[in-house]
Amino acid sequence: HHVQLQSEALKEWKQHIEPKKNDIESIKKDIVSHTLETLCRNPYNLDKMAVYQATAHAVRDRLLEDWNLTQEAIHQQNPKRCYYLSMEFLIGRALDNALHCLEVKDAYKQSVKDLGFSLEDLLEQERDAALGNGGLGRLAACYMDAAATLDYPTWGYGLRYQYGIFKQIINNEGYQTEVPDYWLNADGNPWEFPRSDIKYEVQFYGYVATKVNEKGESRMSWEGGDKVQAMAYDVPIPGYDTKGCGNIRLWSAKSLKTFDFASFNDGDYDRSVADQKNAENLTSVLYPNDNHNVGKELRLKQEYFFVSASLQDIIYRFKHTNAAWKEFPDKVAVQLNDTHPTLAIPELQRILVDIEGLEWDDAWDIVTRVFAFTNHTVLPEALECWSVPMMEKILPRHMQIVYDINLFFLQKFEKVFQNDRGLLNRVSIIEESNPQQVRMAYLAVVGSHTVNGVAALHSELIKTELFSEFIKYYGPEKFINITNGITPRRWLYQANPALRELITETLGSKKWVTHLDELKNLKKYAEDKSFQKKWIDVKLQNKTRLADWIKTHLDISVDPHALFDIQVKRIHEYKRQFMNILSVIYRYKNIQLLSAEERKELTPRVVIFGGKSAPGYYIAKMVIKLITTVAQVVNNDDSIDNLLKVVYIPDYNVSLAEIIVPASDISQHISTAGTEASGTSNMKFVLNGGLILGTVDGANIEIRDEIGEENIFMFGTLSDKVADIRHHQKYHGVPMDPNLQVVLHAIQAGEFGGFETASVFGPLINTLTYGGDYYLISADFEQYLDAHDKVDALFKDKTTWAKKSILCTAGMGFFSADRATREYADKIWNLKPFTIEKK
Ligand code: Z57
Repeated sequence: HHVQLQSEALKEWKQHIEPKKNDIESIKKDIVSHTLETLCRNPYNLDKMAVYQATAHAVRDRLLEDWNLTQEAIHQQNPKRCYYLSMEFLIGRALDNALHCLEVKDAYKQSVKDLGFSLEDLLEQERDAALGNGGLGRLAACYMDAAATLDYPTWGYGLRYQYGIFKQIINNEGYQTEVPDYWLNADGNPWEFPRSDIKYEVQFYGYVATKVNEKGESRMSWEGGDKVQAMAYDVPIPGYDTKGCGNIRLWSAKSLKTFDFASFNDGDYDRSVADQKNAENLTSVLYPNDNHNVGKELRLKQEYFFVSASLQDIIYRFKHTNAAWKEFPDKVAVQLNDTHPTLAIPELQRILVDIEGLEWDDAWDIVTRVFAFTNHTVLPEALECWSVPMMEKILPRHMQIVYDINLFFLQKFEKVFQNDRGLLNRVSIIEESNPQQVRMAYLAVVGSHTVNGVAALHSELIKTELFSEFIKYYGPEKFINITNGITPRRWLYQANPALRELITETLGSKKWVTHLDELKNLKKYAEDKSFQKKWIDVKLQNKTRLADWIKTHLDISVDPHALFDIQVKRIHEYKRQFMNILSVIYRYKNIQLLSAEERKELTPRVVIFGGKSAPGYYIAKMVIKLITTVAQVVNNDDSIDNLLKVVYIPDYNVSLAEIIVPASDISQHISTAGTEASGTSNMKFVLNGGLILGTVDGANIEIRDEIGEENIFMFGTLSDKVADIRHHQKYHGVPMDPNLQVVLHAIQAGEFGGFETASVFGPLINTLTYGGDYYLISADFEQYLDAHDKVDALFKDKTTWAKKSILCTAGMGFFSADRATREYADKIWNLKPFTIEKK
């Protein structure tokens, strides 16, 4: 339905495109006109929110020039494109990021100042786009940044949740409570573009019938049921140092029935409105679980809604080029970010066979050359399994197709491994439980050409444990590693201006921002006294910035000269925040025992925690309660000479991370070995010159290899020992570490919050004893305390510490999202950058 303009009219349009100017006078003019016209406000009724909005509009106008250029270039060059399907994009704020990418921040700062406002104040007005839980969603955002910066023709597809991850409040009793994150509030979101012309219908329920097509062949047809409409919203993703601009297309559910007059005439007004609301519910809320699968029906519907709309859009674009179906895999790559979008596999098969009339095998060949799958966890409780009866009800045709995919797969498998029913059962996509379950990870493996893990160790564990039986059939080549990466734009350039300036000045150029390996040239300054002094000063500035935040928001005074020890991430048993707080209690009790003379030798510490628990995760919530209770006691104990402070930063999110990450001396990444697939905050902290206290797990291992083992504190049981220890403890009990025993007694004796509170911690303490200490807290405790002692000792030696800190940053080139995205493009997508003007 798009109108084809005649060349004369087209010329008119092009002639009237006026490039935006970035001098201060032009910027001010734009901010003023957006205030008056876009917002209908005047200089007499302004507030910071209005001026933020006007500024955001002025910046987005500039971004859109690049967005339009990019779309035009891709359309004309018609390269192979890649689509990154993710149920989560944890983007954070957009304005500061766009100002940096467009390299107009200074001009805007001055413009806004002339107009009577402070840019830093305005940046604080923006709500985070928090459409993700943690690492997986933030990774997707970092990869979109890298793809835009590298000019890859890559789009993200996701859902436009009206409620992002909940806002965490720590109540007066020290418990987490949740408040909905209605981020699309009345002020409107200047960073999205509603595309009312891009809508698709998505079907649910119904039944399967047989039909004869035009060629006289018999085909299955999915009939009846409900239909919901998907409408597109585009979020521009600025690239750095390019005129290219990326895009994330988010789907929002709309009811197809505008109004049910029948019910209205019956006086059933509320029901007719309810139907509409029901459809819109689909994209109303992000499921708040990280690394945990709950199996809710609405979640399955979200997943299918997402996949169906995205594939319709991808296919519409493909058909526009008039290419034949067999060329689809040469024109389209689809990356599945975890199993959440795996229904795309049976959905494309259904479209090709039922609707397009292809033969099964031809269709399956196309499907398996298009999709690739990233696995992000080996934790059993996180693996998606959908009950067959539920899937049959909501997606009857897909259920049949999954059965067929499984049948053909098992038939081929059996040819290779005959007479092994046990083996066939173990690799079956259908688990023979009651009710039966669809194992989504297996479906993703079978329907993809490549499967990747997210760090070297994790990718090994995938091959030896999670998918070991599949290797026997496919061989090992299908399973590869692509170690995660982070964008240096947000996580250094933007979040750490002091360090950005020092690095740029020292290296003599900004090349490192897009070629992070350049940081290795800092190594030669690691022992340079004057450079060390500047380096230490930058860290102190960042610690002071965080200390000020803590004073303002939590009214806790912390000394920026103390050792800042930080653990911020989702609260999960496998991440062992529990072990951390237990060691804090140990430290506290130790200080109490020391004489004034002995205390002079101690390194004052500020232990900082942050992170959300899933709302229904009872043990994780108890860990938060323990941390906040310990904080209360420690921070109000005047007898310990401020040698220890404990801070719980509520509502940890991307914007807070930008303040917290640059401020660490030590950050903790202490998962039980083999449980954290990669971790990405570890990379952010080290990039900003923070040392790590970590286990031999996930990307910690590769960070050690890159920066040198003398620059990282590592401890704990190795992953290949974990299973044996667990097995042993299950039958022989847990050998309790003596220091840990003392700590547990102190809790049980009511030293933290009195006896009543102590009883609350009973179930938490029981996780260390009954049926074994699954996460090996006791087994690792001694080594953990030893590692802390080494940290304390080294922190006194400022010169050595500074040297190590410099070598940390200098060694982080490998962990750029640019490197990771290039690896995806080269090893999986077979994707080349398109051509666009450089800045
Ligand atoms: C999530 O945030 C991750 C894995 C999951 O399966 C789900 Br669901 C959510 C995380 C891993 O726990 C991290 O170790 C990893 O760094 C991150 O995904 C990105 O790969």
